[in-house]
Amino acid sequence: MITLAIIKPDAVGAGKAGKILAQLESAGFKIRAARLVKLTTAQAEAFYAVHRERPFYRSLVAFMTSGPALAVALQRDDAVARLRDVIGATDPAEAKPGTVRKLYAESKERNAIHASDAPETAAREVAFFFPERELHELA
Ligand code: FUP
Repeated sequence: MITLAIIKPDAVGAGKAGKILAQLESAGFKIRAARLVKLTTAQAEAFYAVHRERPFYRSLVAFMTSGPALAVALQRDDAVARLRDVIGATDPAEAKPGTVRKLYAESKERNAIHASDAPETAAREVAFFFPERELHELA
C-alpha cells in the first residue's frame, strides 16, 4: 500500500528533512517517489480544500506556501495507518514521544509533516503530486 507524506516548509527550512526521511525509512517505509515542491497558493488551497471553512485555513495555506516542502510517496504494509502512528498527533503537545511531530514540530500549524489520513485520501494525495509513471517500482 502507498501513502503520501509531505515534509513541511518548517522542517525543510530547519534542515530536518534528511533526519525525518531516515526515521520513515527506519520505520519500514520505502520511497516510491520524492520531489521538493514550492506550492502555489492555488495548489495549497486545493490540497487542503477540505479545511476551507476552518478558521486556520488562510494561515495554513500561507505556511504551506512559505518555502519548499518535500512530497514523498511511501510504501509499506498498512502504510496509511502506520505512517499516522509514526508522525503522531496534529498538535506536538499531544504527540507521543519519539513521533516525528513530537521531535520536530514547532506548533499545531507548523507541525513538520503531513500524512494522508485514509486509503482513499492517500490515492488522491499521491496522484496530486505524482503521476503514475513517476511512482518507481522497488528493486
Ligand atoms: P492532520 O491530519 O494531523 O495533519 O490534521 P488535520 O487534517 O486536522 O489538519 C491539517 C493541518 O491543518 C494540520 F496539519 C495543521 C493545520 N491545523 C491547524 O493549523 N490548526 C488546527 O487547529 C488544526 C489543524
